[in-house]
Amino acid sequence: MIKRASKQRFLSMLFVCAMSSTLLTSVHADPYNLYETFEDQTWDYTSEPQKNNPYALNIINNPTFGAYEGSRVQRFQWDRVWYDASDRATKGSEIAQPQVRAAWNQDIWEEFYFYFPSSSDGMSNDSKGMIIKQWIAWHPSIPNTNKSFAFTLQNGVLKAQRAYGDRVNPSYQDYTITSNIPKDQWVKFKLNLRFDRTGSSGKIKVWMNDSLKVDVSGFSMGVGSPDYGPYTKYGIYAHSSSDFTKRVFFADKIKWSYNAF
Ligand SMILES: [Ca+2]
Repeated sequence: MIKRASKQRFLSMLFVCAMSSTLLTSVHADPYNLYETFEDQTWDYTSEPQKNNPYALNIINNPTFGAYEGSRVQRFQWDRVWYDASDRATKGSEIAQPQVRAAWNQDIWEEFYFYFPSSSDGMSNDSKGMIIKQWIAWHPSIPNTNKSFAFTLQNGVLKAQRAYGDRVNPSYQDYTITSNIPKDQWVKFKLNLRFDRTGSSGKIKVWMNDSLKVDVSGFSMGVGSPDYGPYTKYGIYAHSSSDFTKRVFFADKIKWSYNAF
């Protein structure tokens, strides 16, 4: 009887181990809702390449300037030749995570590394504004929903943009992160955000290379439905085209969590 009981215990332990391993492979390791280094050569969520552009989104190996971590990084490319002001799909080359949404009224922590080449076919200063990262609560049931938060870049000036009020035509407020974005080096960004559509507990904290650049709170932030919180996106959204024929930048090691890290 004892032997049989321990055999059953052993089998149930095996079952638990198998279940744990299944969970670990299907869900990002706790406590992260996103943890992507691109080393497995895949983006696990949604890709939104610029329409018609075969070079829009690529995970590349061994860039000449080196990955931030490991050897692989995400490359975003946008080409002016495909731009059509009337077609949203021609304005961006982005990766997104609509499958995992941030809760309203809860602090979130996010970190990512961007590399901006200084060249004219990279991210040389551009008089046309562009978005390079955002949180948006868009959902098929609430089309036309605008972004809730963005990183905007124009003439080398990087700003954190808060959106609030009407989900289709929000109000905006910008906070400067830097007036001269570092080029030709990996730049670390860390964010502590809190989306609050209707109350006043919204928050934006942005660190660049471990230096606190924006620290504001006590407002509403985010537009959309109470049923669908915002999700994160990274990449180029050249809403007003560009001074240049091509725009390229890179990302590595991106993650977000409800837990401070
Ligand atoms: Ca990597």
